[in-house]
Amino acid sequence: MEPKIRTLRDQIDVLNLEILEKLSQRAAIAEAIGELQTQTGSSHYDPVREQEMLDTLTAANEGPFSDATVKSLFKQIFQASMHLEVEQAKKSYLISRAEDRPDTVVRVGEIEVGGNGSPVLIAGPCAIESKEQVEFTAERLASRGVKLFRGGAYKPRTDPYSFQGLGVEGLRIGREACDRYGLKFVAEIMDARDLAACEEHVDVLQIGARNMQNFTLLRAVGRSSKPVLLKRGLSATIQEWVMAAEYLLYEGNPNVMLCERGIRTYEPTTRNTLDVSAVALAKQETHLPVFVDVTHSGGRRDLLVPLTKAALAVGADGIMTEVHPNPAVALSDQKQQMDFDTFDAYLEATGYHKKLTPERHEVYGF
Ligand SMILES: [Mn+2]
Repeated sequence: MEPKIRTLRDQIDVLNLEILEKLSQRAAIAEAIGELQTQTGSSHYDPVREQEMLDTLTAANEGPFSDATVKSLFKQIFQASMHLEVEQAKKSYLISRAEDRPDTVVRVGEIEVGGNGSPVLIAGPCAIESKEQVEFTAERLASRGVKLFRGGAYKPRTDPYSFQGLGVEGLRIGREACDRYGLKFVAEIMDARDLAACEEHVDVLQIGARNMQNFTLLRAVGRSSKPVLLKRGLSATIQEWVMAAEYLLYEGNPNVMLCERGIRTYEPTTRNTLDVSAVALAKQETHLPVFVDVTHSGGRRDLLVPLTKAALAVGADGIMTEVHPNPAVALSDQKQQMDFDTFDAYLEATGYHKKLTPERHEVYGF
């Protein structure tokens, strides 16, 4: 090689290292600024400040780079620093996986959800309709090894004239049946004012899709000591969903389980579209257990088995599904609840029959 070129290239190598050193120094300072911004709750992006820096740089520019080139080079540096600050801010979220936080294992009585445990199953009717319906279903589910019983006493319904749930009476019915058959009771809370009643009767407080961003409710439930099942809103992004979970953790409740339940898309053949990537991402980005509600995501009985398999394949810690003694006469979700025989076939087809261990319960009737 021409010796002159070699000398010039050596100079470039030295300059590269100097630029790198300066860039690293600059990044460290930007990180320190980012930390202060996070502490004070101010935004990491300040367009006015950015414009000032660009103006100073172009004023000082004597070439050979054009002003536009200098701007675009520095814009790259600004963005890289911003990215660092945002990544650092993310680490400070309580839901975040960063800093090697271990998987959260939520305990509901003796049942452990999350970690490396076997996936659990929550089953039960959409709504608590009567004592007989609940007793009958609870008995059957317990005999199949189900440990977590669901049933809504407060039903968020699209139509204000459709069945709204039995309220506190429904909570009492559910509690009694669960106690009789050794089940844990999962029920939705719709209103922060019902917290005391729900805490008295329920083992897991469910926050429904339509209330995912009801921040008053999130804060109230976050102050409860009961485990929470937080459903994803029908049109919520993954970010909005995990931020809702952050509210619960921030208020002091560490026992939070996420539940993907399908999102609204343009596809009319299913009630919602099950977002399996959201399950994998939620597992990756947070340390919380993640459930999949296969009943409401597809809204179709014929999809319950394949959607369950898909959910388990992407790492779901549990499945939630609806079972009713006679779905044809159910007061809600007639099309998607399983009857008892369908549920038995479902357990077999999904492999859940091998995961569940039925216990004998002395039953004295009611
Ligand atoms: Mn339902």
